[in-house]
Amino acid sequence: MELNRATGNTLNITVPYWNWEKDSSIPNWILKYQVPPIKDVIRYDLPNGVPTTATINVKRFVGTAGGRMPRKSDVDNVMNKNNFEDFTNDLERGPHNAVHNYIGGQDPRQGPGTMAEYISPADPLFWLHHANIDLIWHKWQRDPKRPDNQNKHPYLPTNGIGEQSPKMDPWPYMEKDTRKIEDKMVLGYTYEEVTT
Ligand SMILES: [Cu+2]
Repeated sequence: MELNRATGNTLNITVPYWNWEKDSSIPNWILKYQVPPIKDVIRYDLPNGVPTTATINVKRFVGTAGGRMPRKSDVDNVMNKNNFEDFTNDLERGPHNAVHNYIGGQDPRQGPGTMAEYISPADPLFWLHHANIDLIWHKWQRDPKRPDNQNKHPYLPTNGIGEQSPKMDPWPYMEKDTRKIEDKMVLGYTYEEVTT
C-alpha cells in the first residue's frame, strides 16, 4: 500500500492467495523458485534490541514438525465464530499457525524452517499464506448471516508493557490506525469475486 501511495497510486499490485484449505500442496511455481540468500539483514533480538547482521537462507522442512495442513472443516469452524475475538484468535492459533509450522517444519540440526520463525516473511509462501488469511477475514466480514461483522477490526489492547495503542514498528502507525482497515476499501485494495 505504501509503495502504491508513494508512486501516486499508479501501481497495480496483485498478491496471489494460496487457498490451502482446497489444495494443500505447495504451488509448483513456488517450488521451482530458489530464493537467493538474503544478505545484510539487520535483526533486533528482543528484549534488548541489539542489532546483529545476518544472512537469511530460506529453508523448508515441510511436515517434519508433525501437525497437518488445515482442511476446509477447520476454516469452516473459524468462519462460524460469532464474535471477532473468537474468530481472530481461532484463525491465528488454528489454521494460520498450522500452515506456518507445517511448511517451516523442524530439522534436527538446522532448527525450524523459515516459515516457522519470526523471519517467515522471507519465504515467498508467507505472502500467499497471509493473502489467504486476509481473504478468510474478508469473507467473514462479508458473511450475510452476520451483518454485524463488518465493523469488526483488529485490536491489540497493550503491547505487553502496558502501553495502549502500540506503535507498529518499523511503520509510524499506531495500533488504533489498524481500526481503519475495518473496511478494506479504505486501503484501496479488493479481491476478485469471492465465490465459496
Ligand atoms: Cu503468519
